[in-house]
Amino acid sequence: TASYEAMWERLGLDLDAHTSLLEVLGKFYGDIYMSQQGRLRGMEYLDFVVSEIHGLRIRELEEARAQGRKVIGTFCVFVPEEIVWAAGGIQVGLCAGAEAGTEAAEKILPRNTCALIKSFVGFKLARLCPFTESCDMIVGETTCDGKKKAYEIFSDHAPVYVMEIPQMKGAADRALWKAEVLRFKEAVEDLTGRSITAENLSEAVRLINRRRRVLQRLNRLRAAQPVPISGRDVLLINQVSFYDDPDRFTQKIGELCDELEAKVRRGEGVADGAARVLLSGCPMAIPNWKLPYIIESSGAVMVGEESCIGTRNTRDLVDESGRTLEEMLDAIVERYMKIDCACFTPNTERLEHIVDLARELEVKGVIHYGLSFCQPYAMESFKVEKALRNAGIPMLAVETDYSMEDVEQLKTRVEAFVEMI
Ligand code: BJ8
Repeated sequence: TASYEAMWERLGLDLDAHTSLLEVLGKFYGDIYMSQQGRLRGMEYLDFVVSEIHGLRIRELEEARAQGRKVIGTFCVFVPEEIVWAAGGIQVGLCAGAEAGTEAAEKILPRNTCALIKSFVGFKLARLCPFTESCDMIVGETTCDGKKKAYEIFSDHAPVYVMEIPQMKGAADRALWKAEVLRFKEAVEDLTGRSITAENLSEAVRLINRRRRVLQRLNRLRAAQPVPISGRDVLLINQVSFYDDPDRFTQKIGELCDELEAKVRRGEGVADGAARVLLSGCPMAIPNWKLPYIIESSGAVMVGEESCIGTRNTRDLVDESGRTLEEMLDAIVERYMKIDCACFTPNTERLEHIVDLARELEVKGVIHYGLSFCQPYAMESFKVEKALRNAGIPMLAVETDYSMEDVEQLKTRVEAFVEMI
């Protein structure tokens, strides 16, 4: 890390606090990830990426910025990535999955705010995240009220641009969304100084589709019986997909899938006798591994993640058949309108997707994860439970945050659920 210190200092990080954060993260990763038996060789790439979490990729961003490229940070899968890459920008999903910085965040936000929001504000105020500090623009959105209002406060500290996300899915909402995609395109063109053309947009659509396809392949393979890879390994791959270079990531995960395919052919599993479960709900940003670890050390194995850091972000591709810029932008508008976030009303597609996914994956039960104080997902969990009950699939609703205080209590509840299913 010594070689990175000068870079972290240039980015204005609080070096002492940052060192402690990396130490905690390293220990947490060791306990949760390195302790697993029979992992794929391909996971070494992920271990490397995590060991370099604030190192190598940040250096790449620094080099890219030195050549005039712009870095755009996001907190929501609604931000159309294709536009950023087409304009020569680099998009990074900002993590917001750790508790560090909460104290600072609570000075400017109500305490009863979800942990994800406190985390991104806290990381900024406590100067802990080199990704946040590398951003030339940070894109917020009007999804839940918490995020929407937090961006107003956050914009005093960072270069925030807010996209308006519709709340329903009628014709007027689609028109609003299209206008917002076009407004974003202009903002990105202004920032990067590069026009978006049919040519560069087509390339970007293919680039991001390739990454989605490799994750779809991973999701198909991991669903095999016996289960060939732990759910937390797959979650980690999804988490890393948000900030790694898309080409490199696609190639590395493609290699990992080749290895996984061979393992499936040999009929080798990692979780003998464990109950197959689907995790559903709020996004789990890196390094939020608490609940997955509890689940997978309680006699269950996750075979799917119905969340934005999971199938919601990879299920739908952008149609590649468009030839003109207008057609391509329309295809982008359509693809993103399919996102079934709990911020929409009504949101029946999500209920259908969960039931279909649970059946397809042949799970014994679903664990619904909501962050404390997240109203959209907490409210919707009642409807999810009902839809699953009608399909004969049991569900456990868990509400938690990033602190470790409730680990024992959660473990007891998860174990009782796993025993019952
Ligand atoms: S498309 S899920 S990434 S908004 S957990 S901050 S909802 S109070 S994250 Fe999300 Fe986009 Fe939707 Fe996906 Fe608010 Fe809830 Fe907190 Fe949340």
